[in-house]
Amino acid sequence: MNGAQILIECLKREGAEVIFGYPGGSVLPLFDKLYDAGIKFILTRHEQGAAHAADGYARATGKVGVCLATSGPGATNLTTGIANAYMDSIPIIAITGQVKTFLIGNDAFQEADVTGVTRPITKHNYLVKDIKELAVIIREAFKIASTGRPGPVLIDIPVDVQQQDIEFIWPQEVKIRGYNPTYFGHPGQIKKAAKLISKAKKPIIYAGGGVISSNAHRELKDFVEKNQIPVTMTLMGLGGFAGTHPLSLGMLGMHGTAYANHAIMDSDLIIAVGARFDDRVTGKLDAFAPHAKIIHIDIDPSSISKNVKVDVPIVGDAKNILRTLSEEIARTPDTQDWLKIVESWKKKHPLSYDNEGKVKPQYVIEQIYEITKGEAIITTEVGQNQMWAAQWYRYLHPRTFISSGGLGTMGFGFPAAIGAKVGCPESIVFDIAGDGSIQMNIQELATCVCNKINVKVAILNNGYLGMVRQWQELFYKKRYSHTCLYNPDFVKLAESYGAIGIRVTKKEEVRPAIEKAIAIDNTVFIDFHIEPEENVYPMVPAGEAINRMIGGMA
Ligand SMILES: Cc1ncc(C[n+]2csc(CCOP(=O)(O)OP(=O)(O)O)c2C)c(N)n1
Ligand SMILES: [Mg+2]
Repeated sequence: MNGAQILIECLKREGAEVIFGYPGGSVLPLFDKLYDAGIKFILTRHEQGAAHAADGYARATGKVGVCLATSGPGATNLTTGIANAYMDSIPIIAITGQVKTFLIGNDAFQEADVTGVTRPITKHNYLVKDIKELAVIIREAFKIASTGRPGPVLIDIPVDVQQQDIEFIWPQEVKIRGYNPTYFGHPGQIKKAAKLISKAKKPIIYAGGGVISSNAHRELKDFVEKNQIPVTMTLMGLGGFAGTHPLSLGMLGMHGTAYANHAIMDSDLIIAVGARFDDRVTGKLDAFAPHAKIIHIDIDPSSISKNVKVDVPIVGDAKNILRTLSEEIARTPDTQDWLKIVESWKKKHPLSYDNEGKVKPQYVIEQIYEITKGEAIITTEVGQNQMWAAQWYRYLHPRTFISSGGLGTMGFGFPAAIGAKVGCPESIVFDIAGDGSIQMNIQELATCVCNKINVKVAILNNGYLGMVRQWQELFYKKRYSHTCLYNPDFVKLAESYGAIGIRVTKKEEVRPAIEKAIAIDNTVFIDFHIEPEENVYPMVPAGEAINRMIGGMA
C-alpha cells in the first residue's frame, strides 16, 4: 500500500465514518485514493467549515471527528477550528498535507510550518517523516485525541510519504511513553470528599463539559437525587443534567440565572465536576464563593487549582468517581433548608423578558423548544444568540447543546450543525445564529444543499453585532462603533444556493415558520427580524463578583 492507502485503511479501522475536508496540491495522492475508498467524504467550502463540522460531529456523537486539508493555506484555514476544539476538549483528528520532505524549510510553494503553528492549540501533533511510522502515528493520534482529557491531534503528511509504498502492518497495540491518564480517583481523596459532603449544609454541584465527555450524566443524576444537591452547569455542561429537573439551577456565570449565581456564592461546599473555573463563570476571583470549600473532580490534573484553590482535588474520570463517591457517602447531607431557600430564589427571580412589541429572540427560542419538545440538537453561533440559546432552550440530554465555549468562535454553529446532522441524521438540528456570525461560514450552504444535509438555521437578525453593541450600550455610552451591520437578504441568499428561506417579522409568524421549516426536507434559513436593541440579562459586568448582576436579584 502507499501512504495514502495506509491512512485510509487506518481511519476505517479506527471507526472513522466520515471525513470533512478540502483538496489541494499536497493531498492529491490522498484524494486519488479517496475517489473509490468507500469512506464517506464531505467537501466543505472552506477548511474552517471542515474543522468545525468534524468538531460538531464529535460533540454530537461522542466519536472522533476527522478533517482534512492541504498544506499552507489549507492548513492555516483549519487553525481556528483546531483551537476551538482544543479550548473545549473535543476529540478531532486534523490531517494536513505537507510539501515533500526534502523541500521542508525551503519556503516551498504552499509550505507552512503547521506543526509549529498548531503546537499550542493541539493536544499533540505529528509530522510524518517516514512512511514506516505512519500507521503507528495514526493509532496514537486516535488514542491521544479520545482518551484522558480529549482534544485535537494533527497529523502533517508530506506528499512523498503519501506516495511511498510499504507493506501495511496494523499495529495491534499502542503504547505511548509518558501518556497515562488517570481514570480512578484516589480512594483517600474520595473519602475526604465524602466526609465534606455529609457535613455540608449548603452544597452545590457545578457541572461542566467533562460530565458530557465522560458520559457521566446518569451517574450525576443518581448522585444528585440521592444526596439532594442542586446543580448548576457551565455553558459546556448544559445537557449534562436535565434543565427541567427540579434540582437544576440552569447555567451560572456572566449570563447565568440569578439563582444559580447566588446559590454558588452562598454555598458552603462546591462539588466541581469536569469544569475548570473559567473567568466567565467565577467573575471576580477573590470574591468568588467566599464561604465554600471546594471538591474538584477532573481528569486533567493541570486544571486543578489553576484558577481557584481547591480543598479536595480528585483526579480521574467523572463517571467512575461519581459512582464511587456516591457509595462512599455514609450519611447524605441535610439540605432541606437550603433547597427551600434556593427554590424561593428560583420562584422570585426567574429568567424573564418582556414579550411586547417586535419579535423577541427569547420567544423564538422558547417556541423552538416547545415545538421540538427539547429533543432537537441545538448548535449556536457566538454572541447574544448563544446566550439566549443557553438560557431559553431546556436541554434534556447530553450532546444536544453544541456551542463554542472556550474560544467563542463566530461562524462555528453552522458548520457544527452540519457535522451534528451527519453524525445524527435522525435528529432535528437547529443552528441558533446571529446575523453577523452566520456570514462567517455562510459558504457552507453549498455543502448542505449538495449533500442533502437538512439543517435549520434560525437567524436572530438584530442588524447588529449584538453582544458587542450591548457592551457599548452599557459600558461605552452607547457609542456604537462599527457594530451596525448591513445585511444581505438572507432569504434570497438561501434560495440562491438551492436552500429554502423564510422571513419572519411578526410574533404570530414565529411558530408557523418553525413548524414549516421542520416539515421541509431541505436546509432552511429562517430570518427572524427581532427587536434590534434587545439585551441579554442577567449580566455580570466583567470583573465583578457574580452575584452583582444587572437585571438579576438584589
Ligand atoms: C471570529 C470572531 N470575531 C469576533 C468576535 C467578537 N464578537 C463576539 S460576539 C460578536 C457579535 C456577534 O454578532 P451576531 O452574530 O450578529 O450575534 P448577536 O450578538 O447579534 O446575537 C462579536 C463581534 C468573536 N467572538 N469571534
Ligand atoms: Mg446580530
